[in-house]
Amino acid sequence: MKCYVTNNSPYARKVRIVAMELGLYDEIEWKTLTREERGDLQIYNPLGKVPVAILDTGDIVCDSPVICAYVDSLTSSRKLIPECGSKRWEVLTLEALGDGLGDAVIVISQENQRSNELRSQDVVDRQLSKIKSALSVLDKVASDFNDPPLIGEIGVACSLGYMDFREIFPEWRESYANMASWYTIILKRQSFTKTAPS
Ligand SMILES: N[C@@H](CCC(=O)N[C@@H](CS)C(=O)NCC(=O)O)C(=O)O
Repeated sequence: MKCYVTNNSPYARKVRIVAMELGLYDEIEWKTLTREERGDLQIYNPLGKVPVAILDTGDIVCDSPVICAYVDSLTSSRKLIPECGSKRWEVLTLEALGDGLGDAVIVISQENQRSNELRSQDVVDRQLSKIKSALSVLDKVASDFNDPPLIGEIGVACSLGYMDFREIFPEWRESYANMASWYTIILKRQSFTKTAPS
């Protein structure tokens, strides 16, 4: 399997962490693209987004939740996505919330890169309010997070990593203390230290 990623994408990081946590990292051929090269991906993913995986069969798998589910299906020694029951939906919903947090961060980051005349404070405020609303829900359940983490916790932490990397809402730890303590601990995992955005 080949997987196209960029260095700092939170979604690509999620796939890399999943592969590391499952001990499959070295079985995957990682192709790190620059921002400019990402456009070439449209031959595999019409949306031109990373991550994209090309399976050994030649089949194409796009979108980080789908790629993570595929990687998780390759081993039964440890599962990051429960195979059935309410726990499965709980974990996948947490992953979706984490990815949504990442989407909001990306919109703000793109808005911040626009010139002052084109930048919309309204767009930034709306996305920031989504981030705060997600963090406030997460802060109430952080003490119940799975340890070792499952895909939900991994997704949330990757988006927080991208939020810090882009210096968006840098003071978040002051308002969400449970999340801040949990995040400090998950960041110590080798899969996180080895994939930190730079
Ligand atoms: N839902 C997708 C989101 C992927 C995504 O937005 N990737 C960004 C990088 S962080 C990208 O490639 N953006 C390029 C573009 O939008 O043209 C996933 O989870 O994989």
